[in-house]
Amino acid sequence: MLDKQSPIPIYIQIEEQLRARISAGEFEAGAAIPSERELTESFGVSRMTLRQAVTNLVNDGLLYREKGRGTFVASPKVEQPLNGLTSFTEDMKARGMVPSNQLIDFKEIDPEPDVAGELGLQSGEKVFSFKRIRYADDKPMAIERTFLPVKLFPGLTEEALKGSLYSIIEEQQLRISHASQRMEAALVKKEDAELLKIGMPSPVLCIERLSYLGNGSPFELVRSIYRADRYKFITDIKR
Ligand code: 16G
Repeated sequence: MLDKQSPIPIYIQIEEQLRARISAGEFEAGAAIPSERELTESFGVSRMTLRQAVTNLVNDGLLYREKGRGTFVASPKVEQPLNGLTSFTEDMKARGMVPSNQLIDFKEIDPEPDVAGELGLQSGEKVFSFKRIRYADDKPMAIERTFLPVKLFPGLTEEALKGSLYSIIEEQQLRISHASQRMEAALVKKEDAELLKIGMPSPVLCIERLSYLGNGSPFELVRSIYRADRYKFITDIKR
């Protein structure tokens, strides 16, 4: 199975074989891979070599380890196009997943100057600020901190935010038009790791979206933290 004469290091050969077995569906998402002992025996390699291969697959997000339990096959990442202005609810439903939210911290506040500036608010104009943990099939995917100008959504309630924000907006006959986004990588903060149910340290993708209505007014500023092990972002580009 392994080619000891090959210039390709053994741990990479093992990594490639495990990768092929995972993508061929030999192990289902959530299923344990064979134990370290079984794998070292079947490949005829040392523990160190095997661990190097497995660690690479863990770092690539194909496998995850649980302390004291073993190593498991991760669910395939959600492939999220970055070209369309869609909502979390629409994105998850389009993939046959069931979206849900946990609303954590709903309040009406005087925004910080950076938030007021991005939303083009005058001094004294308030915002609704809330945090939502967004789930797909009951698994946490992202945390969003949203700021909405109160003057655009005067009657907004906590109850309404159990569903889709974009549906609420469109039900008010407002037209969502375009947005600009910034994305950067970070290591998750401790409090967010607990909400996202990921270990420390874990990478996350932070996106800030500023979205506009058809009349050109900014209507939301959203700072999101996405699990890097659950998302792959995709864009089509032309020359
Ligand atoms: C997405 C948007 C977020 C928007 C939300 C509405 C990004 C980075 N963020 O998560 O800006 O507020 O969808 O979702 O894509 P909802 O209609 O399901 O509440």
